[in-house]
Amino acid sequence: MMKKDNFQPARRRWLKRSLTVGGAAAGVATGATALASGSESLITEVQDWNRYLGDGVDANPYGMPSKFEGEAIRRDVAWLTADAKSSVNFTPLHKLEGIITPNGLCFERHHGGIAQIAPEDHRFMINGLVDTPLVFTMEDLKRFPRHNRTYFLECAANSGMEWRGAQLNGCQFTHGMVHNVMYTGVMLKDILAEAGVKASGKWLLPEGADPSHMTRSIPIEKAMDDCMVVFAMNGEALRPEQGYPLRLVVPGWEGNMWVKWLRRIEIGDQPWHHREETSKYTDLLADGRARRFTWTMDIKSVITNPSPQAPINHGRGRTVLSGLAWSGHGTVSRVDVSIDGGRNWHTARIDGPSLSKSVHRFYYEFDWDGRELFLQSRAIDEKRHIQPTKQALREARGENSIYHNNAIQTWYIAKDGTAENVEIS
Ligand SMILES: Nc1nc2c(c(=O)[nH]1)N[C@H]1C(S)=C(S)[C@@H](COP(=O)(O)O)O[C@H]1N2
Ligand SMILES: [Mo]
Repeated sequence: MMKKDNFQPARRRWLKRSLTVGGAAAGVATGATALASGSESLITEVQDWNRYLGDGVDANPYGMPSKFEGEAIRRDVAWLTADAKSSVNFTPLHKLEGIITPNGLCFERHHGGIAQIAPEDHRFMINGLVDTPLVFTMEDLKRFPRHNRTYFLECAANSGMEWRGAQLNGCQFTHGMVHNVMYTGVMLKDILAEAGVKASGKWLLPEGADPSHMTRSIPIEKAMDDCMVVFAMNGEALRPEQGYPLRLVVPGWEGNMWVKWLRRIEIGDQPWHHREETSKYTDLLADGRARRFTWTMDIKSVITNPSPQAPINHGRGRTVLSGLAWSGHGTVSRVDVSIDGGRNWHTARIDGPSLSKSVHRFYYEFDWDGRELFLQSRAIDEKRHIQPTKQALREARGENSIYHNNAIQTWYIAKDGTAENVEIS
């Protein structure tokens, strides 16, 4: 769609000529105006919202964002899937701050639409290779010790359209199949202990109550490590879109294993054979071989601002670059940022909580001199995994892949501040 074939060599030549971009801007870097009397009527004169009483406390029993924030919405790409009930929409990453995704903006991926389940009618069963098969109500589950943990969930297909070249114009579409939420729930190992897993029990088959009958095989070691069965997100009950009343949380691992509307976990002695629909999360390599069991989501980052949906509109001078980084292997230890297409790298400032398997927020402040920029971010996690270039990833995996694209993203910034998804090499 947005690929610019003959555009790329010209940019490459340009890059070789100018190795430095930026420098101190004269005057007030942030663009604040010096107040000459009467020059700024919005602050010196009484406005309507200053004069008339507003709505009372009974107007919004459940509060909504300001009416001026209408752009902060999930969006889908109509041509991507045949049907909205087996589809995906995207988190508006360019509209978010900090590390937490608000509940109403978490991207949704479901294969059979959103199930509507009354919590009193919901049952959760553990069966298979256990001493005592058990059925729990929601009330039963809330009597286990509770835990609060913040984790990202990323669909393995996130950035999948970008394997062959720059495609979608906005980080919402290239990287928006990720959300980051504080979950409240119980540890799966505590529930399993109550049922008593037999020594032969090596694999888990979680199953959803939605019409997709989505199932995945999960090794018992992961279940005993940090998997959770959760009923709340960001302090309130799960949203229907995210699996209300109960979902499985599989920290750091690909999103399709996080079964929503969780109704059953069967314990077995080997992985199950899954229907094509839900088991195709396999990476096809250039030579026709497949990478299987690639469950951990690798180190990845993206600059969310500026980006195609969030251009620089303040002109030259002080510019705040911001983005997100995450790794299924643990915490992110460093993010480097380049504004000249990878010639020079600057260590970005990570601000906010640095939690394992949770997104990290980073910033890089610089003075823009009005020249063209090529923005890139490169993250490194606590296990020393470094985010690869697109070229390196293609060399390793070929171009037939859809899943697990964690490559460095490039945004081109034109002199007028507009931004575009491009590739440079
Ligand atoms: N029951 C059920 N669970 C499911 C799915 C589904 O279709 N049905 N989709 C999976 C996929 S592919 C992903 S990426 C995540 C998406 O979670 P989200 O909708 O909270 O973003 O849920 C997973 N769990
Ligand atoms: Mo997914």
